[in-house]
Amino acid sequence: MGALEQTDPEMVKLIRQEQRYQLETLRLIPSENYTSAAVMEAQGSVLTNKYSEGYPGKRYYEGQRYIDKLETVVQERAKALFHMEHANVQPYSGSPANMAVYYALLEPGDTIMGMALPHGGHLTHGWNVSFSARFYRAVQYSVDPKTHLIDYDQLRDLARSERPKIIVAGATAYPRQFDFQAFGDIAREVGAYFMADISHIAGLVVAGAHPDPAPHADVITTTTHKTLRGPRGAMILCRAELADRIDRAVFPALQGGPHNHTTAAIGVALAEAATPAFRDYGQQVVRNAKALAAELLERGFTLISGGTDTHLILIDLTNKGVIAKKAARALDRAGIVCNYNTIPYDPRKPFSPSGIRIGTPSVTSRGMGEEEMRRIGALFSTALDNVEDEEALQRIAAEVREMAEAYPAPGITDRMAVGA
Ligand code: DSN
Repeated sequence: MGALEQTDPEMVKLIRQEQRYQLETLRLIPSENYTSAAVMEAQGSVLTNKYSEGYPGKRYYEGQRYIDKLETVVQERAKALFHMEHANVQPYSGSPANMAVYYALLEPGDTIMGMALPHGGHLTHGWNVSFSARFYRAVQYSVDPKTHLIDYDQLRDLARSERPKIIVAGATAYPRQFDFQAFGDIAREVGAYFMADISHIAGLVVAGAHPDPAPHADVITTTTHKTLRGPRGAMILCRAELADRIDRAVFPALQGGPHNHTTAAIGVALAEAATPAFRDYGQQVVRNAKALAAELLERGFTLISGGTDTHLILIDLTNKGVIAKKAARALDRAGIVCNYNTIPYDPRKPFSPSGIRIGTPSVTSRGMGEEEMRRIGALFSTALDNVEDEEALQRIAAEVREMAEAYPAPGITDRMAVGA
């Protein structure tokens, strides 16, 4: 931090404050993680200085001798890890990646079918405030009101009646596994493309802790910074015959120069994800989520779908008599970071919904196991019993700090001394 300290002390102070916050809290936001020091080194490298519009071997700038090699290496790693024929590693993030797929495969006004946002889907899967419902005709499937599981019979009926051109599987708040084979079969039956947006579960797929969409999907999109534990970015993987259309949609249709520093950092994360240690990590993420869910159930919490078989737990707080937004804020003061979230068929509004969403990717990256999850469940529950009691919340925060100190966060303690 020497140069930064000299140039911009104000920024140093804020970064260090955030660093301390990430170290001293239990981060349960299921879409966040701790990336490694190696990933951050690549991200903070001279590659940020380059413009490289185009693709390896076909650029609009000279000086690409190393960048071409680098991007090719990352493409190859992505293809091998996700078992797909083609990889585009340039999308800036998940929403632009999904936009590029629609741009490549659909015409404006064509029908997209995705999971409704309040049922666990993503904005870009056709939710009404997103471009995906403005430029395309969006049809939304939902989960069963009792089981909270995707009803594949309803999905098939909807696909038969609406004839979408693309069917999207993927979610931000669905705690159960996707039946990618069922999605693929339904898509083929109605002549639709099948896109699996595995942003949340990419690391689990790589680790064999979630079924692989590759045998069934035409296209896979994923962000790289969630369970995959890379830098913030995204990738599109597809069958070879769609490669040209996907590539032309990313560049030149929607993006300019790729962020080469991010591409390199994605490459590092992919190399890390190909190791046996990462396989153990992904499996442990799920074991931890199950242990945390079991503890919460014992403590009287209502879990959407009754539990989890992924990294994520969605809690309906209605029976606890606490407003989820207020609960999330109290938990933050107690050092437990999570987010309030809509639940399926939520009677409340999205800005103050009934649910809390938590997950285990970050705490598992710190090396915590099932025993620690049970302790976190107890702390979580005590905090929610004391949302108005600032002293109780501070006592929990102190216990959380002590617990966090025993489990160093990857990428932080390795790389920068905590100052402030
Ligand atoms: N915003 C992400 C999440 O938190 O799930 C999805 O893009």
